[in-house]
Amino acid sequence: MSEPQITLYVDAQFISPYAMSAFVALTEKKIPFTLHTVDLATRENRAPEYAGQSLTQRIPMLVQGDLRLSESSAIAEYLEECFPPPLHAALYPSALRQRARAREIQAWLRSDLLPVRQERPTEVVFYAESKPPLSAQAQNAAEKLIQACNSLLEEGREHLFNTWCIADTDLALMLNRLLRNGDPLPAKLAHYAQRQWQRPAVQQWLQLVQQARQAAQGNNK
Ligand SMILES: N[C@@H](CCC(=O)N[C@@H](CS)C(=O)NCC(=O)O)C(=O)O
Repeated sequence: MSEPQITLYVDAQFISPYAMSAFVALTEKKIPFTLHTVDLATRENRAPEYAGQSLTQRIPMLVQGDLRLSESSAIAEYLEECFPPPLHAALYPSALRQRARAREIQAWLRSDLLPVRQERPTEVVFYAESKPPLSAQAQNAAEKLIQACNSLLEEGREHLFNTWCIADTDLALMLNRLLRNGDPLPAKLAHYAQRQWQRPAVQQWLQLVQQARQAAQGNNK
């Protein structure tokens, strides 16, 4: 029996790192899906139509039949089980311990490093906005990120593990918060983040960012 159609709800500005992660996961799996936007600026996510469907009242949300699933890492894990490799591309490493590590990295990036996330918002990554120097607190968090990445990533390695996994996209997003603002990063981490950004699924998201920006600028004229 074929699975019901999938819809992914993302932010209308296309600047949510979590929406991007879910979009990349679906795109990598090559599963057809419909994209719906929710305007967070007008709090459309709190309006009854969306809020009534979403447990968290946040984006991203994946809809498949009567399933409504929020939380980007839960979405990736669900997709991996629903559309498993080798028929579909893998989102996680096949080796148990590497898979655990990938999930650890995803959870860490979503729960820690808040000062970096606040002082280097994704407008820096997606809109090339430039922000003032990091506070001491954010500097500390950036150092912690760099230390972790230095131990995770071997010199010249393109991915965290043997092949790409969804944690690579999440980690590259976090590193790009610093890189795109001109904050210092060791060369191997800068190369890693730049290479990850070339991935076709990420490039597809960047095109959506551009289209949304152009549409918004057109509306402001
Ligand atoms: N841990 C969640 C975070 C989702 C999240 O923070 N979404 C934000 C956009 S980046 C949102 O919907 N904010 C609207 C709100 O909280 O009202 C995930 O990984 O999906």
